[in-house]
Amino acid sequence: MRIDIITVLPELLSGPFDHSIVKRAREKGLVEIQLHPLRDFSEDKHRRVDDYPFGGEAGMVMAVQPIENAIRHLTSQRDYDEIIFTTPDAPVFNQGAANQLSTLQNLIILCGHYKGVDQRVRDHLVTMEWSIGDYVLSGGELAAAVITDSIVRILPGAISDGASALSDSFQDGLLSPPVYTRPADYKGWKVPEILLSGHAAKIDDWKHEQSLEKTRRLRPDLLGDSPN
Ligand code: 6GU
Repeated sequence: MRIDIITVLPELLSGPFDHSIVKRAREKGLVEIQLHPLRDFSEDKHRRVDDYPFGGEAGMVMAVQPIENAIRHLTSQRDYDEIIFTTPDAPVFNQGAANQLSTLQNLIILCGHYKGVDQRVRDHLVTMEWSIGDYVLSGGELAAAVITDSIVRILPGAISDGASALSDSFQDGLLSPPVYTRPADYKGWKVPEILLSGHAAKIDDWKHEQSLEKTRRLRPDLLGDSPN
């Protein structure tokens, strides 16, 4: 898989992909992640990528020209499955979207900035838009990092324990059950007896029950119930 990220702040995205599972996935050749500074594609003599909004509101707007040049530059080299735009005014990203995107070959992620992007970019250049939650970030870079991480960690071979990604929270629509490690008794704080019992089937039942209880308590919306 290949992920090309178009951004005004490439410095912000050099760190997140250089650690842990994503770093190892890159080293194994499971994914290539390339950063493309949007300013490099500006035809403006000051390398500007934003301009004042028509209609006179506050804030600046990302202009079409640098973005179109950046996207054309990439799409002239290969076909892309999706061109994703990160912005708070979009559907909220979730595990299902990560799973689907992880099956694709080539992705572009365009990081939103300022007051937003000229709507013509969204109408004519982008194929998919995601927010990562109902709060506002300074820019789309952290959202692009979140989306990329969630996709890459589930690529086949990225996690050594093959079952591990499938038992994540949300993969079955539920939160994960609690986990414990040694010692079985830490200063009187005890690990639940059932986990020490060796009864695999009973342990699975217990984990599922814990998942359900936790989801009901913390995220009833995932069960189709309203909170409280
Ligand atoms: Cl994708 N971008 C920004 N700027 N803020 C956000 C977001 C994206 N998702 C949630 N908040």
